[in-house]
Amino acid sequence: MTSHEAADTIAAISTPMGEAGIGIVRLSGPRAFAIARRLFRPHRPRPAWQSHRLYLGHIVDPQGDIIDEVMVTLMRAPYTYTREDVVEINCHSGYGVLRRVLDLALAAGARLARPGEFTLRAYLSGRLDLTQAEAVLEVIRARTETHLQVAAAHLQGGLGRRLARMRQDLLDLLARVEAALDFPEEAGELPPASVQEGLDLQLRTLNTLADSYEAGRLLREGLLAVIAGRPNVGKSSLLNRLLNMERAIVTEIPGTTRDLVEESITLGGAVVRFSDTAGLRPAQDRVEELGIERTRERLGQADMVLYLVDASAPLASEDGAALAELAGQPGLLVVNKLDLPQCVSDAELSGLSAWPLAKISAKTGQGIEALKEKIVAQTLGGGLKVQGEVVTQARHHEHLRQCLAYLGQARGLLSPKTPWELVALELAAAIRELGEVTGEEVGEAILDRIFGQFCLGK
Ligand SMILES: Nc1nc2c(ncn2[C@@H]2O[C@H](COP(=O)(O)OP(=O)(O)O)[C@@H](O)[C@H]2O)c(=O)[nH]1
Ligand SMILES: [Mg+2]
Repeated sequence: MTSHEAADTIAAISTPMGEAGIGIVRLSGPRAFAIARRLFRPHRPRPAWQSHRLYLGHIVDPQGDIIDEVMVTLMRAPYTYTREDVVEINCHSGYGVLRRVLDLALAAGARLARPGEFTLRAYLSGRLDLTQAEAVLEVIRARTETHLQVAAAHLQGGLGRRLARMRQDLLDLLARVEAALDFPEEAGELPPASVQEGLDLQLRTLNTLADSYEAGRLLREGLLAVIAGRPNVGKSSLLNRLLNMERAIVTEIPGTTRDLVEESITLGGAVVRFSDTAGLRPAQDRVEELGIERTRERLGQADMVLYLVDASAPLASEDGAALAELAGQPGLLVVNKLDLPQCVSDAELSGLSAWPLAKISAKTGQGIEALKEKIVAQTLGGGLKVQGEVVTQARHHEHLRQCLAYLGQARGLLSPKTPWELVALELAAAIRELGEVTGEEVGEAILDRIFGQFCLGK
């Protein structure tokens, strides 16, 4: 971002484009007030234009025609989201209105904001560190209470402060090492054991943080549970039952489902995406063949598999073959159609697979709650528990792992004849990794990638 760009005044529609009570056009930059006052005609003549107050009036075009009745807030720098002058125009929300108000702002000298540019400015002005800026998007996307709680803590800067402190500790350690290098006569004051103590402490904390990503990834991405089995065993019926809606087509004709049908629900604090698949059997035509290919691909990505069998009909050799193939993955053997006379015994089933059994009737709903509990028990160890700082972003996890590797290298170098130059190099590399997370040391390409994921107007 060049200084010229930062001096631009940017504008965007900050609410979803659609029909609703209110839609907001937002401006930020040195000319925000001037532009707003060209478009806005307050009802009360000569208002005081106090910061952070709402003013009622009309948006008018250059011909003086009224576009909408709106409430406008002027927010004076630096007490704003971007730390620049910010204006929010609360219009009625509709495609025509929002588009027209935005166009008028652009015609009056604003530039259309890029995705995430308001938040980028908040970061560049030092109002948010990079973990907080990323947390903005996380708060927006959080779908469960637990995820929102973690994202809100990130937005408050919990993770960023923790990492910044660790980085500072490592910088202090590096300064001591460099002093010993520069003034060898004082090197005796740097006993390897004291450095080792400092490193061990950091390694322990970092390890705990990095491990928290296991729960963090689930919070953020959710789980994929793939429902598989032969045609007509009731896979689509189970999906509908889990979702409480008729999402997938159910018929008595084998091979009805050919494409993946997917939908999410919340279980145990995590979002679980269920994927209903084409039944596994020798394909009867090209479409079914493609469907079965997709099923296999999805099975490869699954966090868990629900393999369904129909207990009212004999098992087939395909069941044994499929279960053997899937044995390496976490899964449940789900026995469906409990409401019909049973012709498959438990002994037969446990001979087929080591997975836990769950017995249900997708038709009557029997056993569905217990099945949900088993899904949670198997994938989330009884529910997603989060405590302390949780790393939720793959980007952060990757840098923490790198940082751990460098610190581990540094620790391995400690000995009565420690090569301090090499220790210094490892420490410097570890510090850089932490700086990439907090944004204290980060390249422009990374910033582009991070803020590029934001919606327009955020
Ligand atoms: N009696 C009974 N019928 C079921 C049950 N689940 C599914 N079915 C029936 O089995 C047939 C195939 O169901 P469907 O969900 O399309 O199976 P899929 O091919 O595995 O997706 C349909 O006629 C369903 O009504 C069940 O629990 N009990
Ligand atoms: Mg189906």
